[in-house]
Amino acid sequence: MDQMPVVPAGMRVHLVNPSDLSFGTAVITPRWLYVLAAATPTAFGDPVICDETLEALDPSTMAPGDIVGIGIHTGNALRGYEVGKLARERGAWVIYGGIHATLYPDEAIELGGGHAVVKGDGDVVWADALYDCVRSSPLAVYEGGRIDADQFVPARWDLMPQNRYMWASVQTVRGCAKHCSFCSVWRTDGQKPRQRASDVVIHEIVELRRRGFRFIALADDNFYPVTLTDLRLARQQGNAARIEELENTREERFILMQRLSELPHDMVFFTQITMEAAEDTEFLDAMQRARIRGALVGVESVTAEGLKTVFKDFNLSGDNLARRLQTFRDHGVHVLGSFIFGLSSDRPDTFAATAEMAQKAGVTFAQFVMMTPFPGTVDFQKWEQTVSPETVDDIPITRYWLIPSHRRPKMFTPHPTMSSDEIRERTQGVWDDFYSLSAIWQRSRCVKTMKARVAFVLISRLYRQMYARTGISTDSARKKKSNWLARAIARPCRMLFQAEPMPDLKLPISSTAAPEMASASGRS
Ligand code: B12
Ligand code: SF4
Repeated sequence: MDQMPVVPAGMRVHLVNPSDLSFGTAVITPRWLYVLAAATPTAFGDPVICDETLEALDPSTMAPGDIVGIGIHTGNALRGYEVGKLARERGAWVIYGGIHATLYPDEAIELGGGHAVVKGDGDVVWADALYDCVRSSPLAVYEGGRIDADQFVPARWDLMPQNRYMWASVQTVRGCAKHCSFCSVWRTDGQKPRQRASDVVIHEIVELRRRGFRFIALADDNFYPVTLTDLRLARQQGNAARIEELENTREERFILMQRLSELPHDMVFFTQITMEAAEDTEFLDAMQRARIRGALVGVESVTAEGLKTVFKDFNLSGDNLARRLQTFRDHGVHVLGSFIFGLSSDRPDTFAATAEMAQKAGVTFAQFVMMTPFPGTVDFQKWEQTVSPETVDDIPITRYWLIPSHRRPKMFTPHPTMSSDEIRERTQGVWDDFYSLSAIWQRSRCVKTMKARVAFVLISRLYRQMYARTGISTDSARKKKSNWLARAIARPCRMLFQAEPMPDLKLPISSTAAPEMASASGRS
């Protein structure tokens, strides 16, 4: 193995999470910043972390010879490229990573001033890229690949700024076995769930609670990686190896949930899960005991045709859908329903039907997103092949993220019967109705005290305002007001989430006694 070069004194590593808008306060920690900080060898010292959703980058902090790591998804790629060019002008080494750079490494190098791109998981390969910069010979591309769960690096929460985030984020599983047409996760992160051992997850969560975080987002693609149907099918096929694998994965979920239930009782968790979990009430009850109080459920469409278009026919529609979503709530798990508008099967009455379903199914929060072809998805691939070679300011719309946001079209996939404006206006209408003060106040009955109801109203409004800025509205006055409101609500909201630090909190005793866990949970 090559000798590691000596890191020059004064050479610093910067990690930048790009954003055009900075609110001073943010909802969820961008986990990659703290994971890459932990993956940075100690010889480089502590990285300088800049999350632009809090504050814009001060370029003067970057000196010649420093190394600047920039993480981009499609939505913030353009700002990321600006940051990269600034860093390069200042003589720094520029390395990109994240989902968008993984899919478009050449773009990050050509348009973002990148010296190198890390594709896939950065946990292991980041150190190689850093040492190569010290040698002044970084490779153009590092293949981070899909590492095993036991190689995931726990985050460096000691580097997180104080009193800035409402929720911290801890990942428990990566990858998803499904294959929805609008989602890139199964293609980039793989269909085999990579599940972290409960010990490492609990260690991170305990550290966060010691620091005063009681709300934790489980940054998982799908918290329910093994369904009862998967098990049934494997048993029918008599596939012993598969049965064992599925049962172990499922058992580990229960162990994790049991351990979460042993943490301080003021802790609250939130995750993302498929609707199929509703058929598994044993799982839902374990979630309730673990205080996983909320879950984002991708409902996508309320019609069977809509579900078929997005390859999600494992979801239900109609009354069965309402019952499934209600089951979550009956078992103490609040649903953030995620709906997509603009599918080819949507018609003008789909909007009202969706709003009605959200109401009927008793979802606590909802998001209504317009169909966007994200790179790496089946939908994008089809769209890229069929769309006419339209450009905006000489930029093909198949690279829409490079078009400045005020010039960017709001919808890309032509609809057979509705115009983009009609879809946008109707979508906006559903948001406005669902988040009207009277509707929020009614939903706030799901919490008990008056203080909690007020908190519920504030959080609902914040959620709505933050989404309004993501581009549904083209009306700039409305956007301005929305940003102002989001900023005003964000601070009091954060105070509501804050807890007294518990510096002496011990790991739950059973965290060191894994084999006993299943029996302790009373499960067979
Ligand atoms: C949790 C999550 C959320 C949370 C929290 C977001 C947050 N503040 O962290 C919530 C629910 C709020 C959310 C919202 C959205 N999300 Co989201 N989210 C995720 C999810 C499930 C996990 C992200 C995570 O924290 N992972 C853990 C960290 C450690 O992994 P990582 O970020 O991938 O970083 C690793 C590597 O990528 C790499 N890396 C990353 N950055 C860098 C930088 C450098 C320099 C290097 C070397 C390496 C490197 O190394 C890291 C460690 O291995 C991902 C799916 C996924 N599997 O990535 C989707 C995902 C990122 N989200 C996605 C989308 C589309 C959205 C929304 C637009 C959804 C919507 N319709 O509104 C919004 C946009 C929010 C925003 N403006 O940022 C897409 C992005 C697709 C794309 N091409 O950009 C993803 C990939 C899911 C999908 N369906 O395809 N999201
Ligand atoms: S949308 Fe959800 S269920 Fe579908 S592939 Fe992506 S992560 Fe899996």
